[in-house]
Amino acid sequence: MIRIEQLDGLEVLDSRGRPTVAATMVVKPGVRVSISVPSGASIGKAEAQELRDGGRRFGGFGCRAAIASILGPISTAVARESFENQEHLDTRLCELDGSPNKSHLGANAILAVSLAFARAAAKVRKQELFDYFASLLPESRPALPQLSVNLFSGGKHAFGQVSIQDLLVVPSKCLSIADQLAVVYEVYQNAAAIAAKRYQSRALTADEGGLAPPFKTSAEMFETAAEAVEAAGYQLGADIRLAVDVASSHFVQPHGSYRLDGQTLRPNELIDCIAQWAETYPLVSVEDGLSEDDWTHWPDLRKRLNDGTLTLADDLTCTNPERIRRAIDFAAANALLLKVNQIGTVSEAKNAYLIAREAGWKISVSARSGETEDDWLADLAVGWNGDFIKVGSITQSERLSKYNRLLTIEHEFESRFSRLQP
Ligand code: 2PG
Ligand code: MG
Repeated sequence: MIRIEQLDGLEVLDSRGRPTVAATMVVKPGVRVSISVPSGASIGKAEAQELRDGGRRFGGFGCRAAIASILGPISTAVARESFENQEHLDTRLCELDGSPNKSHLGANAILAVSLAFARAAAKVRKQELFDYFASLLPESRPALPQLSVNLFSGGKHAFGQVSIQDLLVVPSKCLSIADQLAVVYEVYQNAAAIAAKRYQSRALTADEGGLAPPFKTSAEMFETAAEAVEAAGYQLGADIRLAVDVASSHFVQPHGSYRLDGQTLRPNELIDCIAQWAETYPLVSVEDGLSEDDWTHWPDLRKRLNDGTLTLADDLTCTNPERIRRAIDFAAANALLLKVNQIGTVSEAKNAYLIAREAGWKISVSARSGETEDDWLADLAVGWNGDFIKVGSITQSERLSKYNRLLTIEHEFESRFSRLQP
C-alpha cells in the first residue's frame, strides 16, 4: 500500500517553449518526487486528449486547466488515500475522468499523476525506476534498448521542407549504449558537414534536435544519410541501418491519396515508393508508412515489407489497446511505437505493451517532439525491455537527459546489462 499524502501540480515549459504539466507527490514515509510529461506535434487522432487552456496566453497552449485538475478533483480523490499498486491508482484516475479519451481532466494531468506515483513507489521500495517498471509486467526482464536516433527531420518537425518526418540511424545492437552514441556522433558530424557544403545550411536543428537541410525530396534525405554513414567510415547494413518515420497521416489527402514531396500518389504507389527505399537501404523499420485511417492498405504494406523491415505503428495504434488489437487482427503491423502519453496512464500503456508483445510485435519506446529534461522514459525503455528507444537526435538537453540516463544505467549496473561485443 502506498499512501499519497500530498499532490501538487505546476505548469513548466517543454523543449518548444510550450507549457506542459509537472506533478509533485509526497507519499508516506515522507518521500517527495517530481515528474513532467511530454507533448507531441504530429498527434494521432486517437490519442488521449491533453487539456489546454485556449485563449491568447501561450497561444492557447497553457496548462492551467490541467493543473487545476490536479489541484482540484484529482487531489480530492487521491490525496490522503492509500493505493495497493499502480493499477489501483490508474483505474481510480480513469474512473474519475470518466470520458473515453481523458478529455475531462486532461491526459496531461492524469499522466503526470500516474507517473509521479510510479516514481514515488520505486523510491518507497528503494528500487531503481526501471526495476519498478519491470515489476509491473508478468515477466520482468529489464534490458538496454537499441538506439534509433534522429539524423534528419522533415514534416511537422521541420517546417515541412520534405514530407517525411524523421530519418533515423540505428547502430548495431551488439554495441554498448556508449559505443552506439559514439557511432551516431560521427555520422551526425559528417551529415552536418555535407549539409554545410551542399546546401550552405548551418547545423540548425529541428524540433527533435535533428538536422533539416533544404532537401528537395525524401529520396535526397535518404541518399545524404547513406553518404554521411559512409563518410564516417561505417558500412551501411553491417554497422548501421536506417529507419524512417513517414508520418503520412500528415500528408494524406481527403480522398485518401498522399501528397509526397509535391507529387500525388495513390496508396499503392506510396507502398511502391516505400518498398523501393527498403530495397535500396537497410531499413530497420518504416513507421506510419500509411495514414492512421488507411486500415485497408496497412496490411499490403506489411506484406510488401516482409519481416526484414518492421512495419511500425504510431498514429495507427496510438498506444491504444483496442486499436492495437484491431491492427493485430488486420495483420497491419508487426511493431508498436509506445508513447505513454498517447493513452494517458502507465497501466494502460502496460496493457498496450502486453497485447503487442503477445502478438510477437517488436516495441520501440518513444519520446515526443515536445520533451522536458525528465529522464523517466529511459527507465521505461529499460524496464519494459524495449527493442528500440526513439528519443530524437544527440543534441538538446531534453534528448540528452534520456541518453545520459541510459549511459548511467549501463555504467552503474554493468554486470546486469553487459553486451556481447561483435
Ligand atoms: C512521432 C513523434 C516523435 P510527435 O511522430 O513519432 O518523433 O512525434 O511527438 O510530434 O508526435
Ligand atoms: Mg511517429
